[in-house]
Amino acid sequence: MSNVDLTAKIPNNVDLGHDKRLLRALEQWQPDYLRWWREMGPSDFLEREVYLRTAVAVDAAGWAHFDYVKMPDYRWGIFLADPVGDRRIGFGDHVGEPVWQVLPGEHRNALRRLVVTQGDTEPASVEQQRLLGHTAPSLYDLRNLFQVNVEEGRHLWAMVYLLHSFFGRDGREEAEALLERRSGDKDRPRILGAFNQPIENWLDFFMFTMFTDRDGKYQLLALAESGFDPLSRTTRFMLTEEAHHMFVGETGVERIVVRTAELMKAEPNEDVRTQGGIDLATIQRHLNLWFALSLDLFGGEISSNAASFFAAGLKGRHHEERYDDHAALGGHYAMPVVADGKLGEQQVPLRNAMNEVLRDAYVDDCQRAVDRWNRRLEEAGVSERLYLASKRFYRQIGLYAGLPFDPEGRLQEAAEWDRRRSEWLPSAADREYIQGLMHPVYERGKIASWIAPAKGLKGLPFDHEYVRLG
Ligand code: BYC
Repeated sequence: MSNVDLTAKIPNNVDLGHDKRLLRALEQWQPDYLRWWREMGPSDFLEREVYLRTAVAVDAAGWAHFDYVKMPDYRWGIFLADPVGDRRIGFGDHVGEPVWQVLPGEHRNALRRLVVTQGDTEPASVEQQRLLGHTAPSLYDLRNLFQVNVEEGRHLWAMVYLLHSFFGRDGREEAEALLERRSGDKDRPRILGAFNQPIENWLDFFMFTMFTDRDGKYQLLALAESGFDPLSRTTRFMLTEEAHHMFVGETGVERIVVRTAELMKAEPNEDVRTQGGIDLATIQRHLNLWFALSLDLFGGEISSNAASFFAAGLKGRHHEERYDDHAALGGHYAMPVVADGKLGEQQVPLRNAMNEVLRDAYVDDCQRAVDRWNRRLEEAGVSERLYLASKRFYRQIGLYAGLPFDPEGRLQEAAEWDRRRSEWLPSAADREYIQGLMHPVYERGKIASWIAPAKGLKGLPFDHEYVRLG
């Protein structure tokens, strides 16, 4: 097992102490990171003590330590999963060859692009969420927000470690640029679409952690298969932390749904808004928005980039070991495509459809969560159900980008689509209504009107003082 050094200025299990050049580079980046955190991280609360989890090891049992920490004092460290002995490339043209411990020169640009794209999402999400601390529905939720934020910060460290270790001067420049782009900024935006979208309220936040963080899970699973072993080990450990973020999203939406059902039953007209709740139609519209934005993060349906990443052994499928054929040279994917204004089908060589293969696995996982929310509705005696829209609805990237598909995946006239837009996506009026519900509830054990309480955390009750505000 790797040695963990927790006393170093940058906690790590990569023996930083013995690589003076790398240590110097990272120690130079550290103050820039902290400056960015103070400027773009959670607004206020920097002096507050938050009950946070910090990664301190990489073994499954006891990898994290829980305690009260002020966020700027969080110990952002560099942790890689332990190496797997005699690990071999599991897919593509190099199946069975030993994995690379150093950067293969011919794949330098592709790997840099993957690492930078992944890295860029981490600070972006912190920027998107920076104002939410002012309106959390409970102390428990406030703490979860900050937990997610500090760990996205750590994931940025993870990618910056790879950039500094393996990409020389280019890598150092990219690491600086990761702190310079800004979510939603017209002149220097973040790289991927969803990471420039505002997260204005807590319904957005829970949808984001449910759907967008879950894209992160599948991208990380695909990178964990990489033949570039340091990338594989880095992303494998990131997945350990990521699970909690998706838990926050999935259970956050579930708690809203539970509360909504309760309010529907409490009033003869089932009017939820008059009671300070969020009606199912509004929940569905937010679900539609964040699901579509997150589907875009898988890239185009037909992608030669994805084919070359796969061929080269850089980015695999999730759990590649579950597939029989690791070359993926023979198969095809039956892809719905639009030709002459009609939906048809095209047989796409499997390697060019790798983004779609990953997207399908993601959709199944999302469906599992939606089924769970629907069970809560059923238990409450509510007959309406939530659903996932078609993969073609409201897409900005790929084959269906900009085409007027409705949530059922049927092509509409553009004018009809525009007319019905506010049935399917959050309207200005929805946003205004939700904004009106966003008030901080920071008394221990109290909760906002639009969401049900949670169980608590680490065996602690819901009314625990998760953030010390006094
Ligand atoms: N927005 O060949 P294509 C996470 C560009 S989330 C804007 O189809 P490819 C997290 C693309 O760059 C996970 N542009 O795409 C979650 C290309 O541009 P060029 C993040 C986009 O390369 C919550 C062109 O369109 N991880 O961790 O196969 C909180 C054609 O692209 C988008 C990764 O991203 C878009 N959505 O796939 C915190 C993993 N999509 O070259 C964290 C690393 C595509 O023509 N990245 N484009 O100028 C990748 O694997 C791939 O870059 C992508 C794109 C899957 C993102």
